[in-house]
Amino acid sequence: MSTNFETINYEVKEGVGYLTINREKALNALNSQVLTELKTLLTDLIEKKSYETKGIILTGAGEKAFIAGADIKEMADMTVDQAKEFGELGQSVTTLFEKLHIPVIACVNGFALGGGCEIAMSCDFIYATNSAVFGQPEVKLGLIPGFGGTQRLSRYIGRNRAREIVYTGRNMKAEEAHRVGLAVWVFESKEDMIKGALNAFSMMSKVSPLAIETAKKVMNDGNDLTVEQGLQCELDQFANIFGSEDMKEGTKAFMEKRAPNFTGK
Ligand code: DAK
Repeated sequence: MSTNFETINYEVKEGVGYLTINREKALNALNSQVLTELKTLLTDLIEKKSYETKGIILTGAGEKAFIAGADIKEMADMTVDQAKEFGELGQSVTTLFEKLHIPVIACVNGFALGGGCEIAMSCDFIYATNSAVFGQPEVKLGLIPGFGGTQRLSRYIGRNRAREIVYTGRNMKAEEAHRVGLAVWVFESKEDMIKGALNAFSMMSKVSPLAIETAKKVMNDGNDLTVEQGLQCELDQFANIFGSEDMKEGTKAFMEKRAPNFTGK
């Protein structure tokens, strides 16, 4: 499957979706068109809900940037109402990444600033190259993070560090992003990073897609709950999954000493 929009590209190869933000000349900045196209694609994937694609690799075109933020040129003349609409569009995209039934790995090459860092944080986890640069520089523009950065960054790296990053607008290089838990792994090159992501999906292709989907849901939902409420949510889903074919197959295959054949049912 290959779906081409104007500002993003989505292609499925050997069960992995490659989603690329395709505005290299503008360092893949997010304008309304990019966000609208992402919304259309993600909504469609959620509606179709197929497990044939194991997961998605999200990256930015070229070597220089993952996403250098929301498009400052488009934002400069926005009215308060237009800004609200733009913010809602951006937030709906980050929410759709979280609601997607399959995992998304943000593969960060170069700049992931502002909205770019926020999109990366709405993915399931982040891989980075040595040249990756993360930051929420909105205060330098007289703004605050608006696609979830004030909420998600604290959850990734803790509230104190997040405050320092947001208030100063300073950048974090790959090494720091890795040390504070924002990037899971740092790779020498973009090629190595994609290989790393493919390796993760290869491991995931051997487990139950329904179990991954359920774990994703519980882990995302739990972010907004107390530990007690989160445990209740985990308990409900843990019990539910006993009604699935995948659970029966996984446990049966273990006892029969063979590889399981999961279907996501
Ligand atoms: N928007 C538009 N164009 C951008 C851009 C951006 N964010 N970042 C880079 N570009 C464009 C540059 O303008 C330049 O275009 P031309 O001048 O050649 O036409 C081209 O990309 C190459 O960039 P540079 O020439 O600047 O490249 P350098 O290597 O010198 O510098 C840089 C790279 C990443 C350090 C620099 O480009 C830079 O500082 N970019 C801006 C980074 C930034 O501040 N990002 C955060 C944007 S604010 C909202 C919700 C969310 C948001 C806003 C509102 N609402 C709820 C309403 C989100 C806000 C943000 O993300």
